[in-house]
Amino acid sequence: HHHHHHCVGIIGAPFSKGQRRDGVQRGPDLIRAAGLVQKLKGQGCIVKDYGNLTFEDIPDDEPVGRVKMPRAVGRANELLAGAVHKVKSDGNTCVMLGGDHSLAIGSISGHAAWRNELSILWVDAHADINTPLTTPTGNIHGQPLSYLIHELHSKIPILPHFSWIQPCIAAKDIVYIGLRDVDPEEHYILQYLGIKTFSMTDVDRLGIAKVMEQTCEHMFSKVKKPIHLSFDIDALDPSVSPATGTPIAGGLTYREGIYITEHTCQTGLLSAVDMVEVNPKQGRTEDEIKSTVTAAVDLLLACFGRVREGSHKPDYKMPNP
Ligand code: 5AB
Ligand code: MN
Ligand code: MN
Ligand code: MN
Repeated sequence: HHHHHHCVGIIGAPFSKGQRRDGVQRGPDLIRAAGLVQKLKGQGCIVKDYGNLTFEDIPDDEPVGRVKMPRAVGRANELLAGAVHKVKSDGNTCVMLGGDHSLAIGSISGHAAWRNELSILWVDAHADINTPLTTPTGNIHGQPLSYLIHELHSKIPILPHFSWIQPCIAAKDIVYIGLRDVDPEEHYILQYLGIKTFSMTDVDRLGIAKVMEQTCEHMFSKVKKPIHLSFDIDALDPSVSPATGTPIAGGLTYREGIYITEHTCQTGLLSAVDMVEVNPKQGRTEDEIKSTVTAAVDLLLACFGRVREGSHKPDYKMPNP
């Protein structure tokens, strides 16, 4: 059965407590204001906007060990997981607009509750796989994968409001693209679990086309699982997307980012997308904010069928004079 249109369900998650910089909670509204819904409809998608989640305020959210604001992050992600599960049950590809990357905990959990075998494509400058005990900063946006990977379960201490989380992904089902700022402890974990990574060095050596070819080879080596694309806007070079909390030089070009999302779309297996870490308060000028938001929108359009060679409706008729 071939689908000629994409059904897209959008959830806004205006949440910032997985890190310490204010502003990232404005991501969902900025991405919508740049015309995401209209543009998706214009390219033939059927779009339902589920609106923004409302997160409860949790007072006295004291650190537990190194981990900052665990209660707020745990609760927000529990709510998000339910929302993602609903969007999937309604038959949509889920788009989660962040917010910071701690939201991947809820987004992937909700997705995995719908189908328990997923491939995770993590596009990021960072590996986001610190455990609560290895984290150098305590910020949960640098830890989401550690809570979700079966193989790390025994390394995760008990945290308040985290007890609902079930490890739901296998290390072999993760592929990273764009890495260039990996903590030593994270580097150990990646190697110890044998996770497939394409650092910026690999992108330089192979070119993005081969990277995507090998990414798909790895993801489809056994069964074809639904793909969860978790796209941190800081994967792109700061010259393209400067308005983000942890910009790192030497990132993916706009074209490489678009190639990744076009190619992921063409697999026909894209099932959920996170677009996270857009933070307007980190932009120094209106242009920096605009460039970052535009990149996020364009990446999402490429996830849902936009191709650079152009396209036309199958029933198009040329006008006759
Ligand atoms: B992002 C760092 N590894 O754990 C940590 O932006 C940075 O979601 C994490 O990728 C960056 O705090 C988190 C130093
Ligand atoms: Mn169809
Ligand atoms: Mn990052
Ligand atoms: Mn990230």
